[in-house]
Amino acid sequence: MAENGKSATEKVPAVANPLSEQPSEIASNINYHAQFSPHFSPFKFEPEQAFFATAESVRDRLVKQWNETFLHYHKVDPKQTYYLSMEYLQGRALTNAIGNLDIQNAYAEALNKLGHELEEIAEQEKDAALGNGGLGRLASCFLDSMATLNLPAWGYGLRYKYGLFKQLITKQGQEEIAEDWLEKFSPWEVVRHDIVFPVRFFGSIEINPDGSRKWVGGEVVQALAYDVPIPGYKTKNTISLRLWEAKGRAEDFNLFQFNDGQYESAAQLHSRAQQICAVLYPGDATEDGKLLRLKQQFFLCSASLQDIILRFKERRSGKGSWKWSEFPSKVAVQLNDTHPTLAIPELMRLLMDDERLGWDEAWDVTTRTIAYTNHTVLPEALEKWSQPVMWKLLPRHMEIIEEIDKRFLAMINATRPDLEHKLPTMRVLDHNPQKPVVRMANLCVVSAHTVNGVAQLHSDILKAELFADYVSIWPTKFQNKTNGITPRRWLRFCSPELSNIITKWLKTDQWVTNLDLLSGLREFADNADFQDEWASAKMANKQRLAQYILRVTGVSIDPNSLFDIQVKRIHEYKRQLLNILGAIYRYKKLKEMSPELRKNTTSRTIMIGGKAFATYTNAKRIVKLVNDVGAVVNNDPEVNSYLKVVFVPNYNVSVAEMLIPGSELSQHISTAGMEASGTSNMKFALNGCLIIGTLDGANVEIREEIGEENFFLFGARADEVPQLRKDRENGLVRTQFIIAICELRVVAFN
Ligand code: 4GP
Repeated sequence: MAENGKSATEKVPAVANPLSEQPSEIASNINYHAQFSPHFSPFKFEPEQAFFATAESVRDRLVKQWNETFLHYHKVDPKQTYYLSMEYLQGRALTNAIGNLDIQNAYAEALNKLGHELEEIAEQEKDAALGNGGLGRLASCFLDSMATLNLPAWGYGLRYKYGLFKQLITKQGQEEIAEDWLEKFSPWEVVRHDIVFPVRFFGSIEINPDGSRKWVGGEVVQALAYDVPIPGYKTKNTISLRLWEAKGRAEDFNLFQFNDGQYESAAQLHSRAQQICAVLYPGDATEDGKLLRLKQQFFLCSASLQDIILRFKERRSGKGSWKWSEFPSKVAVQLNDTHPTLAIPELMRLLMDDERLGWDEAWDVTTRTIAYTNHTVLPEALEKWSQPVMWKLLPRHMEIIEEIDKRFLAMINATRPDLEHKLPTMRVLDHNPQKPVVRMANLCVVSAHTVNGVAQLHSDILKAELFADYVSIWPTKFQNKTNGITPRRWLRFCSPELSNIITKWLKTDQWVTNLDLLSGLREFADNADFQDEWASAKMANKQRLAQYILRVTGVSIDPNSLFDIQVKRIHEYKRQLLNILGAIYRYKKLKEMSPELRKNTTSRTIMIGGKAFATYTNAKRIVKLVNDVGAVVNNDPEVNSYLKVVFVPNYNVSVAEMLIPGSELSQHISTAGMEASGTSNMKFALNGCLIIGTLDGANVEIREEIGEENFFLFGARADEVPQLRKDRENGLVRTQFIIAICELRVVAFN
């Protein structure tokens, strides 16, 4: 019998066919895992254990497709895309996996047989939050879409022990605590003990008798692969997200010192290795912090490229003789922002030093293989690495980067004397004697065969401003690829009610892979039955959201009020401050109104959520301000049935899956020209939510798609902003000042 709560079957369950879609056989498999995958004390079958057992039974069925996919591509040898990203915001995987495999109902029934509800079990899963924001979630959406589109693609990343912090809200504002997503292991990952590559740091360069070079000495850590299966929607294609973990080598553990009682120094190299994947974005205010971040970036690039090259050789060898010049027709490496830029000199090094290609051939292969996506024009996000730090950590790569810079210089001098005066900003190396740096974005632009922005406006800005000087040299290199989102996670699975209505009225569920079909709903827009069904789905989602808000904040919100939501990272340019100023203004107006007049207003619940980077003081002040304004407004009995202000704590992927389906109005009000694309705007629009937004990022294109009547246009255009900034510098308002004033006011209200 179970020690407490629900019981697993008493008799030993038979191992059922792991691929069966019969609820009774699925239930047997879940039961089997509960008893024979020994992660917990035996005979416990509480929701948590049930989640792990369920996830393992799902993984069993994924593995078959996954292996077949791998073998298929190994045989066919297509051109394969590799996405290199320091961030993946995967969120939860269970609902997504059984949804993509199209076996939700069978699993729900199986769990019922075992005394559990699928929804409750799914909520046991911790979010895999190996990312910070938009760029990381985009990477995860791409993986789902590439799998669904039957593309041969893989993601590469790092297996951080602690991903993005958990946000606690206290009287002092945001507090960060480490989020141990691996505390009870991840049922989705498979460790590949046979996939291990050495990655070197520091050391020196030896010159071989033939003049070729060799990087030697220093520290070597091992990169061990953990694979996560990524199933496509209703397809067998199951691709991989390969996450690297850093490990010390056995020979680097000093047994002699350990036996001598010098425990720390004995394990020094091992603990240094462990630091590499300890946390996402370790603080980089100190020199050590900077070095660690650079180590992380190089670790990802080196391990991934060694793996890619090995796979290329294995696949090509199966086809007889092969040449390096074929590499770019078999391998595409996409750099998700500048974080994996070191893939460029690392690929050059591997080709020249290990594979013995000459510079020209290695450069040709590298440039035809690597492509770069830019995700921001914010100067602070355009990475620059100190040259002395780079020389210390990666001496051979610095030699290569110097050579790239030298050849770029020579090319400009020889072919474009008109650009010579621009060289100080165009070069890869900035030799400023106070602070010599490597400019990673410039290295990407000079080396990649394509450079893309993530929305039309952003790509235009890249061409007109940030990378303008390069455009005349390589006019076709610069492209636009407007971001996208997976309709599976962001509509089909997060709002099953609305999805069923859409399928019913369109008489097909093909829209799940072809969103253009949604325009077929237009003809029902005035149909009263359709409207009623739509409204009741929205209401169900609002009620679910209201219960969630009550649970996590203690604030009771009215599902009949207008749900007005802004969720994204907290950043000054995203202007959560403006939103909260609007809330304060609304509060003030309500206070001034007579009770009769108030009754004519639309009740509104303003929800704001997002994490502030731990060291970003102004963003943290904004978080505090929103909470403080909420404390005042929500406790004012005179107006709190007309207005509530809620800060939604610990915003992450699964919280977004709760918020977005319940939204009616959402705010995308960044200063025009600053938001590269935005992707939550797409998720809200997909869930039938109206948008208030600036002409920024992908808002511009969304407005064209959904129609101007569904988009409340707001604020200055990107081309008007520079003048406004000048005006501000000439003595008008400053953000800091506004926050300070608001804080004073809130203190006064309290
Ligand atoms: C984000 C951009 O801020 C956002 O506009 C865009 O939608 C997203 O990338 C995906 O392209 N940038 C980052 C970052 O997350 O870290 O620079």
